[in-house]
Amino acid sequence: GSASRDRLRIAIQKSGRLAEPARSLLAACGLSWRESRDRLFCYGESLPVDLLLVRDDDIPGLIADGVCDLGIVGRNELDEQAAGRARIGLAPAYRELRGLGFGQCRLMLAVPEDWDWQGPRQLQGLRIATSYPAILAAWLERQGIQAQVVELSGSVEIAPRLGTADLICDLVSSGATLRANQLKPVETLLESEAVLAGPAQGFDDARAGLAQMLLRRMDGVLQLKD
Ligand code: PRT
Ligand code: ZN
Repeated sequence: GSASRDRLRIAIQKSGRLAEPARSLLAACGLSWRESRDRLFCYGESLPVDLLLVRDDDIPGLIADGVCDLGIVGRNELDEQAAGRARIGLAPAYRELRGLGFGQCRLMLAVPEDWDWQGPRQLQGLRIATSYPAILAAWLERQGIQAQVVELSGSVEIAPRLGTADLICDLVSSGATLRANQLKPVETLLESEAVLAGPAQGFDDARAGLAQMLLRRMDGVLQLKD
């Protein structure tokens, strides 16, 4: 749980695909900040809403631990860590509040181009390289398939050529990376985009009103974008 606070703290990606669009969205909601020397913490000026600039992987945990109140993160990352928590018996600690309409991509299975894809049954006994082991394991379980999940933190797409896996499960947006590695997408496990995440339980202090106001403004901004 988190101690009572009268300022709202939002975690966003420091650098990377979601960093700029997340900041723009919050700025469009009327927030402005005074930047600190180390550029990790931005003090809210127009409203008592501060930013913490972090790696995207850290955002779900920061919300779970109550260090941050809200976060902007890919649904892929949020769901992976939620599935990971569930596997070790932890209660859900955060939830998705809004889809934000940027950072769209799909978590997909991709196989060597020359495979004749006939459906998930074909995966029985194979090795699948991924950075999303918990989502993949849960999907395989639902399909009733036993396959070996090979966890890799990066360069997943070269695993089939290296012989460390038979196929991969990775994020795809344009598909260019798959094509460059002679792979083709065959199955979608998750439709992802950037989301606003918050704690499973709401706030019981001044943060409740701040979060409500921010959500209302965000809904206005997102509607304008459609
Ligand atoms: O440093 P930090 O840990 O914060 O950043 P990161 O390197 O882990 O994340 P980053 O910035 O690469 O991605 C942040 C989020 O952007 C992801 O969690 C997704 O929610 C979202 N996103 C959207 C993507 C993509 N599109 C995407 N295409 N994340 C990764 N990719 C990869 C993809 O896996 C492929 O390898 O980009 C490559 C190019 O994709 P193609 O299909 O266009 O070739
Ligand atoms: Zn990351």
